[in-house]
Amino acid sequence: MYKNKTISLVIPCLNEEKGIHQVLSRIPPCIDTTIVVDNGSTDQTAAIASSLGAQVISETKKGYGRAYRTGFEYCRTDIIATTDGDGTYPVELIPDMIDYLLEQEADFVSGNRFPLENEKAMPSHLVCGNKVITLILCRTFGVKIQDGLSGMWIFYRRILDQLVLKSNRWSLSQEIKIESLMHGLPFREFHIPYTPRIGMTKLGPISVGLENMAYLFWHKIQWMTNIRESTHDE
Ligand SMILES: Nc1nc2c(ncn2[C@@H]2O[C@H](COP(=O)(O)OP(=O)(O)OP(=O)(O)O)[C@@H](O)[C@H]2O)c(=O)[nH]1
Ligand SMILES: [Mg+2]
Repeated sequence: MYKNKTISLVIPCLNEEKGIHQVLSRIPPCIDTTIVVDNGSTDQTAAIASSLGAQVISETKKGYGRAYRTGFEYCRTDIIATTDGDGTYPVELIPDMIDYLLEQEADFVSGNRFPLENEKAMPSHLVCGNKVITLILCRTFGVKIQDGLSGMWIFYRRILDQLVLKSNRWSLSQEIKIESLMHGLPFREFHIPYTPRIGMTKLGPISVGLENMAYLFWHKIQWMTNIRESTHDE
């Protein structure tokens, strides 16, 4: 609990045995429940998370977005915080981000990694890719945001009733921000440090970049034609 608000932390994990130990040991005491959503990791991720007191949810459907959507269903707190299991995001700053949420009377605060404090955390081609996708997001939806793909967020659980979240994949990160912004919810960004990941990357940057761009156009068509609710999971 922090400032009278209960808080869940949701962490999607796929083979993060090296990182999850460090992430869970850095969690601030204000977190009431930590939920690790695992998609069949073949390493010790689930066992380590469970031994460190996290509630481990096994999700059989694959994907970052699917993991988050399932994790959110288990949250019963006032506020939901998110982070990755690879040690890149500053979990110890969750109380500062909540202070900012309260101060700004915002519903959603998204971590903004740019400008990077540690250039080793993200190679320049990925910085460039992130910026291009964020620029397209802003132009397509007419919104202002500096880090469209950040994975550290703080938001009130109650807003989930308004957001249409359908993505099972990487695009969930954009989807949750776009949905919040397009619903006119008070949305702020908060500058955060981003540090090099623990453990090997599994990401194919070109395929993920293309997937994120394709999602933006598809989602825009859905907003324009008002078919968001009726379409199937993406
Ligand atoms: N449950 C689940 N978690 C996933 C899946 N894919 C990725 N993750 C987790 O989502 C978080 C973000 O994924 P990362 O692989 O770190 O993606 P990234 O930060 O864009 O790329 P890196 O530069 O490699 O760190 C990590 O905690 C992953 O373990 C998945 O299919 N299922
Ligand atoms: Mg990462």
